[in-house]
Amino acid sequence: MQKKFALIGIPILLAFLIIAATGNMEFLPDLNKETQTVSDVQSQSISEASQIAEAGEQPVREYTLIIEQTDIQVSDTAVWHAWTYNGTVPAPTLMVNQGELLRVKVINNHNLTHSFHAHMSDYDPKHDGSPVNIITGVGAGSMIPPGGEWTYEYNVVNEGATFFHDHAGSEGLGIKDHILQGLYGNIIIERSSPSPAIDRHIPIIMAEMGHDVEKIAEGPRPYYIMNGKGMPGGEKALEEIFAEKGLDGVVSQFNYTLPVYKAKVGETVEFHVTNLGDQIHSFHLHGNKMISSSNSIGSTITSQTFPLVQGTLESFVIKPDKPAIWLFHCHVVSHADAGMIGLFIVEE
Ligand SMILES: [Cu+2]
Repeated sequence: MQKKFALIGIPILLAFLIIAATGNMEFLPDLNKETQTVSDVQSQSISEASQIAEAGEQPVREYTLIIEQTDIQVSDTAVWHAWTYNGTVPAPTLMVNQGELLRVKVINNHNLTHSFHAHMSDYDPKHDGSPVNIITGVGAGSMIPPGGEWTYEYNVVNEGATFFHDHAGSEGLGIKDHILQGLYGNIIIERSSPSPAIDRHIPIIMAEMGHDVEKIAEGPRPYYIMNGKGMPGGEKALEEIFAEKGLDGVVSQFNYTLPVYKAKVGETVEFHVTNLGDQIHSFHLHGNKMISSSNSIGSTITSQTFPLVQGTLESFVIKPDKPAIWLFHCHVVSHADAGMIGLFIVEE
């Protein structure tokens, strides 16, 4: 019976979702509000989080990030006592233009030493945010003690996307533990004249969930996550929710245990996918032609999947041509089974 359900469950679920998608989309929540695309982040960031100031000839892009513990309910079974930059996992995406000076003031309101280490290529060593700063005494304060702060600066010479993370450890906890607890985020460097023009950025960080998770009810909890979210039990669990509670049950998981992003037919959408976990992940998007825009610019990702070793990123561009609901997931499928799945919704 279970097997039969498994065989017919996914096609029925997807067919139902696609019928709903191509017909009446009103069953969907307003994902513009719930989905953190960079366009959203950018408008928030420029008005609230970041300020642009002129320092001589070079424009300066300023952000402030506060490190603090944030309790996030990650499923009906668990609360993650995460460590965050500005209260979310990942941190808010930092938008910057090529040629600018990126200045990030980081305040540590947590009870352990932390840092901000950006995968950028042009900065003074004092802004490295790693234990080398303590060893050399150059920028020792960039390893920020509890209650302290440090302002990091970078010349933005790269283009495309990159990321940042904590680079501190503490007694009994390694740098891995600090990162997996949630201290990471993306930097998107807007190209001066992208071709084609990008209508929507979707940054996704793949990782494992950190160690400080409190069980609040019986049952599985997410372990493998994308942008802080994971569906315990993966696609099979989603089928079971559908069988039990119908489409409303599935929708209730949107941007709770299931990362959901949307775009419109004809838009040019750029995904930026990073692995900040401690294991190898791979990223598979169903049904859309994927053109690399980072490591092998212009080439088609023919298998619809690419591998990500630890600490790497791949960006790609798609141009969705039909309304649909598509899965994306880690293709280390045991990771998908344990949470690493999401939906990409294309609307008319
Ligand atoms: Cu994986």
